[in-house]
Amino acid sequence: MPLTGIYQFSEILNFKSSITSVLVIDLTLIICPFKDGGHFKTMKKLIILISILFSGLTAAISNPNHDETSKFKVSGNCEMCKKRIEGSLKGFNGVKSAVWDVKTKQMTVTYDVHTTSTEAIQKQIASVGHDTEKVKATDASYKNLPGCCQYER
Ligand SMILES: [Cu+2]
Repeated sequence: MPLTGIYQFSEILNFKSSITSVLVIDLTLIICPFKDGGHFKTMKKLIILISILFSGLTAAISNPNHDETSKFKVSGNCEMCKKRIEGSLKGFNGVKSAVWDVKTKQMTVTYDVHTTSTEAIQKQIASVGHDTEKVKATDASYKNLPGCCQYER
């Protein structure tokens, strides 16, 4: 999943910047006692300030999302079902990724908890005819499915 990849990458970035911040602060602490003068003290403060700002910034970049990954069962039979189930969440507000496993019937959804919920997501999936753990599809939408997709209820 590309999104978790980006998240992990930014986490690594953040971790690295924390290390550089600490290193820069340590370096200035070592240099400053030898170089007496206000000029260096100001620079030291500036460098510390910049490194704090920098680590804060990367923290903000790495943690702007409130993404959560939820797994639940969704009834279905085949690749067509997979397309329909995953397709129902394409462009659905707050959903970052949606993958349904044909064999295990397991749905894995990553979504923004501030924008949507697993209930809303399951309602959406049920609206195209597929029962989920929490939400049952209407009989009408179930009967609308092609014959091969009418899973056992
Ligand atoms: Cu199907």
